[in-house]
Amino acid sequence: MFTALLLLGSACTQAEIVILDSVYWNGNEYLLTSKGTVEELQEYAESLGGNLISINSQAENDFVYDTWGEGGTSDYAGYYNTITIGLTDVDEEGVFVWLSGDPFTFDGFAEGEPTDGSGNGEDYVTYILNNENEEKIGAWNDVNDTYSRGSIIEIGTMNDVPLPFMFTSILMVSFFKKRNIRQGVK
Ligand SMILES: [Ca+2]
Ligand SMILES: [Ca+2]
Ligand SMILES: [Ca+2]
Repeated sequence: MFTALLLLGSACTQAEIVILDSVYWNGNEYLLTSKGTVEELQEYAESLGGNLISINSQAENDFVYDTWGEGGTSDYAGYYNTITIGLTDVDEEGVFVWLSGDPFTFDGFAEGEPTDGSGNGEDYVTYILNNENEEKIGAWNDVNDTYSRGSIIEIGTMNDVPLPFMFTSILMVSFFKKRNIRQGVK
């Protein structure tokens, strides 16, 4: 009886996140989830070996809308108006970082955003799938973490980082490899 009450207690305080939908795009897996706080969603994402989605390009941003926006390809198209993505400026106001550690190379904020709630503190970011103002659809908005929201989790390492960035990384890796070979370092 006591155990049952304890279990019930923990079930009430922590939302159980479930996967609603799974889609592959550009080598990575994307999962649409039930609602939770940012902390709950990211913890769940990490337990699956992923992170809350990091949107690294216009193409990846479009993929989200084409899949889960109104009229999208998924059975869950139009299911949510907004979903949590893995971007935050909780550590330093105005400096946005991806929870995945990806470089912040693509900025998808709606016009006039981020606002930081006019100074009241908005440190997490949602993707707008549906809005009365059509210009905001497919764009991002900084929000506080008061409400539980659905999210997209991204699993995989194909980050769709812009080519010049990728090219520089490859050049640097091969430079250091060559240097190490010359110096006899393994
Ligand atoms: Ca990504
Ligand atoms: Ca902020
Ligand atoms: Ca805002």
